[in-house]
Amino acid sequence: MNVPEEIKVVLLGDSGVGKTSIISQFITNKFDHLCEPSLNSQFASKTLEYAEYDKSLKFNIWDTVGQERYRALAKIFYRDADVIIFVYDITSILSFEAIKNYWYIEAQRDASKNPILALVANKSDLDKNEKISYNEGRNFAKEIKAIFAQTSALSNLGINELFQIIGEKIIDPEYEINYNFNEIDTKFYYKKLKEINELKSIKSNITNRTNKTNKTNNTNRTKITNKSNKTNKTIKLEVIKEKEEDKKVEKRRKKCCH
Ligand SMILES: Nc1nc2c(ncn2[C@@H]2O[C@H](COP(=O)(O)OP(=O)(O)OP(=O)(O)O)[C@@H](O)[C@H]2O)c(=O)[nH]1
Ligand SMILES: [Mg+2]
Repeated sequence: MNVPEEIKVVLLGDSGVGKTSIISQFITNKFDHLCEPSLNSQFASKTLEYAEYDKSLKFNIWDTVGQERYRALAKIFYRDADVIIFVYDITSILSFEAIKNYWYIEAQRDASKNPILALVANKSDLDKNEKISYNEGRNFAKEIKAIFAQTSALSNLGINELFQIIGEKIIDPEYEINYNFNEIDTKFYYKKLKEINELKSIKSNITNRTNKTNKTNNTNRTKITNKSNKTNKTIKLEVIKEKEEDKKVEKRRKKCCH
C-alpha cells in the first residue's frame, strides 16, 4: 500500500449539533453523552485504505467550537481545508439556518483551496422530533454541490459511509459520474452500496483504474463562487446571543449530567 495521502477535514456547525460525537464515533467507535460544549479545536486522525485503488487516505480531522462567541476561531482551520463538513441537527431549525446563513457563507469567502463539501443531517435517531426534512437538507446540499449524509452519532449510522464517499471522491475524480451517488440516506445506503460495488467490479474488468487515480484530484471538487455576505451584528445583539447560548449550555448540562 502507498504512503497515505494526507487530507485535512474540518467540521463546522452550531454548538450541540454533534460534531465531536461524529468524530468520536468515526475514530473510536464510541458515543458519550457529552454534557459540555467543546472549548477548543481538537485534532484526530484515521487512515482508510482503498484496496481497489491501491491507495490510502489519512483523514486529519479538526473539530471546531460551535458556540457563537468563538465562531471566528474556526476560520484558522477551515481556510486551507481539503474537505469541509457542515453539520446540523435535524431537530433544530436554527442549526440548519446557521449553516445556510453563516457557516457556508463564511467558508465560501475564506476557503483558499477548492474543498469537497459535505452537508450532514445528524441525530437521525430523533426522527420523531424532526424539524428539517430529508428533502430540505438534500435540496440545499444539491444547491451547494455538497455530498449529503444523514447520520446518527448515537446509533453510529452513516458516519463511516460519509468518509468512505469523501475518500472515493478524492481518489477518483469520476466517482460521481460513474456511480451517480452523492448522498447517504441511512435507510437505503447498503442497497445502493451493493449496486455500486457490482458496478465497480464490472467496470474494473474493462478499465485500468490505476491510471485514473494518477489524474488530478481536483476536477470533481466544488467550486465556491458566491460572494461573501458578512453579517453586521451589533454588540448588543451579541450580548443577548451569548446569554441565550449560556442558557442552552446550562440546559444541555441539566439534560444529560446527573
Ligand atoms: N440523540 C442524539 N444525540 C446526539 C447525537 N450526536 C450528538 N448527540 C448529543 O448532542 C449533544 C451535543 O453533541 P456534541 O458532539 O458535543 O456537539 P458539538 O457539535 O460538538 O457541540 P460544540 O462542541 O458545543 O460545538 C451531546 O449531548 C451528545 O451526546 C446523535 O446522533 N443523536
Ligand atoms: Mg464539540
